[in-house]
Formats: sequence, C-alpha cells, structure tokens
Amino acid sequence: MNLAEVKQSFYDALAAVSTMEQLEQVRVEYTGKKGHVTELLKDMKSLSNEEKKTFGQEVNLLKNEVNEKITEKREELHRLEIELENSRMPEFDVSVPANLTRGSYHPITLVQRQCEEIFKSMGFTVEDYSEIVTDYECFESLNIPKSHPARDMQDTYYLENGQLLKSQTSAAQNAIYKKYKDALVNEGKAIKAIFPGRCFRNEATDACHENTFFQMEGIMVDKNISISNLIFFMKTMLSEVFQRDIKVRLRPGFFPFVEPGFELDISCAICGGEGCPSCKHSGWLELCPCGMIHPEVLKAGGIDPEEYTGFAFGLGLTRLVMMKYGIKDIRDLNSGSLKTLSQFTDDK
Ligand code: FA5
Repeated sequence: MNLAEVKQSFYDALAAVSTMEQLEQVRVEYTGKKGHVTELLKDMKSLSNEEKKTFGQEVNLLKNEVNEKITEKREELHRLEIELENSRMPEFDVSVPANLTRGSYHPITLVQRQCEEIFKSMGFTVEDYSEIVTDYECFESLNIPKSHPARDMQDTYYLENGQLLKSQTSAAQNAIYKKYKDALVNEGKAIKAIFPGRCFRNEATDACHENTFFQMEGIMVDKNISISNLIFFMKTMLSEVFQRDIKVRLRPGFFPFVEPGFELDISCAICGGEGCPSCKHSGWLELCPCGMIHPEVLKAGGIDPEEYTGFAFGLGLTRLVMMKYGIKDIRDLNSGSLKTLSQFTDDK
C-alpha cells in the first residue's frame, strides 16, 4: 500500500472499531513494529536523498495523525463505558411526582439511624451534642491552638459572643471523655460512643461539598486499644450499611488530634471508581478520616494517656448517604425538594 492507501485503510478500520480490544488491534496493525505506517519507511531505500526527506516527513505526519485519532477514539470508548456503567446505577428520578399523602424520613436520618443501630449492637452509646460550641471544644481541646494552620481547613460561622457553629463532630470529644472517664477508671468500663451531628463550614459548595452537612464521630478508649480495633469497626460498619463488600483504602492523613492519622476512602459508587464530579474525578471519595487519639487530647479529657489508648473516626454521613443511594450531587440532599426526598420513604 502507498501512503494514501494506508491512510484511507486506517480510517476505514478505525470507523469499524467499537471496543478497546479492537482499537488495540488497529493500533498494532498500523503503528506497531511491523505496522503499515512503519512499513512505509522501508520503501524509502530506492528514493533520492531529497525525496527521502520529503517522504519521511509525510510518513511522520501520518504517524502523528494516526496516534492522535487512536487517542481520541480511546477517550470516546472510555466515555461510553462510563455512561453505560452509570445507566446501570439505581437512579432516582427527580421528575417523579411527590407522594404528598404522608411524610417521609430524610435519607440522612435513615442512614444515621442505621449506623446507630449497627454501633449500638456493638456496645456503643449514642450521644447528642449541641451545634453551637466554644473554641475550646472545637479546636483547643483537640490540640489545635489559636495559631495552628489546621484551622484554615475548617473555617466556620462565628457568633458575636465568640462561640461558633461546630465545624466537626470531634468538637464533642472532650465532653464525652469527661462524662465517662470516672466509669473508665473506677469500673473498667471502656468508653465506646458515637455522636452524629450537623456540621458547618464556610466553604464554596460543589457536587461533594456543602456548607451544612452531617458527620458521625466515633470513639473507643480502653487499655490496649490498637489500630486493628479501629479497622475492624470501620469494616463492619461499611459492610452492614452497604450490605456488600465495599472497596476501601487507608492512607496516611494529618489531624492534630490523632497520631497516627488516616484517611479512609471508599471507591466511588457513583462512577464505579472511573472518576466523576462526585469524587472530583479521582475514583475515590474521602469518607472517614480516623486515627489513634492523640495523648494531649486524652489528657485534656482527664484521661491518662500512659494507661489508656483509643481510636476516633469522623464519618462523613452525608457522603455515605450519597454513595448508598447513588445521589450524584450533595446539594440535592439540602434542597428540601419533596419530589426527590420522598422517594426514599420505603427504606424507613
Ligand atoms: C474532620 O472533620 C475530622 N474531625 C475527622 C476525624 C475525626 C479525624 C476523628 C480523625 C479522628 P474532615 O475535615 O476530613 O475531618 O471531614 C471528615 C469527613 O466529613 C470528610 O471525609 C467528608 O466525608 C465529610 N466532609 C467534610 N467536609 C464536608 C463538606 N463541606 N460537605 C460534605 N461533607 C464533608
């Protein structure tokens, strides 16, 4: 085949491609070591030096064009695969007429209650805590003094009296330690508590960030508590909530109130890990930072860190709800739209 024929036959072959495997075959057939484009260079032997130069440039241009078209096709096939995957997700339909004959629980309430039942069955108490807290509760007792840069990540809304809307459920930790420390020391009762609650942050909203969202904090303090205990409780909770094995990854994370600290991510259930706006195109969603409670935090709660250790986690409850129900945009959950929210009634 001459250059024009190779080009034409490449475009014909590309048009017939509908899978990644076929695309790979076409790539090898044209740009592989013995591919048609590469073979063209072998015809150069009989040409003059001047002709070789021009022909070589033409072959190179064709090679670039072929590579470019193959990349474009690969991206197109990838997009189609994701669309197909998304079409298999259990969709909720925003146009379904609202069932106004009865009220329904908000999906966050449903999942919060489910988590509460799971942890209660493992011996945890469920604590309630205020939404307005002091700077000491939200930051200082958590080893975040006034000048600490970690505060930048959690700007929130301040009241004129210096109190603030809590930016994290961790704000309740200090009070819970103080509430149960005597039973821990005198009766040997481990502190096992969860405290779900609304959190507030002064930040721009997008598909996975709201200025008002829910977290669920969990702590366990006793003698000889280790990271294995933490991982066990996290895995049990996630497999109960999703009713199937869920892909998770643990990576180092920094929070001044834990040491060591981790980020526990789950594979995005919206795109199946391919990347989408809900997971900022990473395929993973930060769901549950956690770690071993920092000695200074235990001390602030009146617990001797030489004798006791513990773990803490801060589950992103709103994000868990998104993953469980395949809700692509976190803002739908605060929309107050009965059409959207009443579709979860049957899960009550
Ligand atoms: C914290 O808030 C820590 N208090 C968590 C923690 C507790 C760490 C105990 C260690 C020990 P972070 O800022 O990453 O960490 O938030 C925790 C989770 O809340 C996130 O993984 C995410 O799921 C959720 N989250 C955070 N910001 C938002 C937001 N703006 N909108 C929705 N969910 C959010």
